[in-house]
Amino acid sequence: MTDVLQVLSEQGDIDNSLIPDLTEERMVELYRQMLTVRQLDTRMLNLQRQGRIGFYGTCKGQEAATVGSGAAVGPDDWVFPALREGGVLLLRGFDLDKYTAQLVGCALDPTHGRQMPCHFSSAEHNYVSLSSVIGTQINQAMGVGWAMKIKGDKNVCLGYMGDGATSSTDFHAALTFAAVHKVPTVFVCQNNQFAISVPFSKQTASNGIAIKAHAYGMPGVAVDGNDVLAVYKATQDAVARARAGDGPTLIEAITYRIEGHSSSDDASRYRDDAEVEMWKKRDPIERFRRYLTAAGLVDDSVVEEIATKVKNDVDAAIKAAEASPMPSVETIFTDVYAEMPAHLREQRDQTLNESGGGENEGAFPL
Ligand SMILES: Cc1ncc(C[n+]2csc(CCOP(=O)(O)OP(=O)(O)O)c2C)c(N)n1
Repeated sequence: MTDVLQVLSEQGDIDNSLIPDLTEERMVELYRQMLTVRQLDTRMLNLQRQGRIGFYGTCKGQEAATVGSGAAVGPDDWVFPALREGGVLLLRGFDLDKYTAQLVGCALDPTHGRQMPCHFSSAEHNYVSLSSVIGTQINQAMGVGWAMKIKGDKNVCLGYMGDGATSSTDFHAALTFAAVHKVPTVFVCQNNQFAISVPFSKQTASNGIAIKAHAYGMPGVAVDGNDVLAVYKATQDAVARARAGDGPTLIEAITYRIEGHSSSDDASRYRDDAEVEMWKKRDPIERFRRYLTAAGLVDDSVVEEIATKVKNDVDAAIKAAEASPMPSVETIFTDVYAEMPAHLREQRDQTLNESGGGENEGAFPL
């Protein structure tokens, strides 16, 4: 394996020669964001077990890889998530109430309950819908990056994938085109060691993912994915290269998926508890907290204040989503055509007549 970039040791000690360009306030903000993702995961998995949402996939253990990379792009750049980057949408200013509403599928949900839970999207935030079809978004991130280059934009694309997605043909096509055409796309692979039940050792015989970049003709950077400052630094450097016209980079954030693949998975059937326990000790949030505390950026009372605020914010967002009515029947017919064709207009009118109008509280039971 190539060298692995680390800025914070597992104990939270910093390598000052590698410290990224981040203000102290922004560092504390990143900590709050990581904690928000963790709190959402905890609450939402419980809600799924209680039958209050249908499905959920956590990011637990991967908060540094997600938040650290997502924080390194600007509001005009575009993000193509894989499966676990909902936190990046929050970083981009997406409302927490809308986030929980998407999971509940109520009227507050901008996608009107028409998408599977966790499949967030927001054109307003340059954040393309999560694609459950593994690998598709790698090509989309390359293609949009290529379009930006042709148009002469100074924006970049951030394209995420899991380790499993690197075995898809899309990975090969996207990296080939991106390097040949010097496309301003930064590819971030969250290597969480599993593609559902397939361990990384069965995914590839390669010595890591980052090394594959060299064959395509772009830099490959392996980074400690549980070190938010290292992930931020690697992404910031790659974004600067892309913006300067120097082409794509492949970043491999080495991390671990602490929970099952999704709420439908029982990971104890294919991996050892001891391995999970070992990775829990490398918790990215705790590591960053140790650093922030040692650097004097927070103390115990500030840490507690942040945790309480995050908990209250998530509680309030869940309450708001659960208090919202279900989407109106009419939304079944909207957002597909700029001008609704006659046959759909007819079906809509018939449906609205039968349902007694657009307001639909209770028509779809919670
Ligand atoms: C094209 C395609 N093949 C197979 C699947 C089934 N599938 C869903 S998730 C998944 C594993 C994804 O693993 P990885 O890319 O490592 O992401 P992670 O879940 O670990 O974040 C697979 C194979 C799919 N959704 N799409």
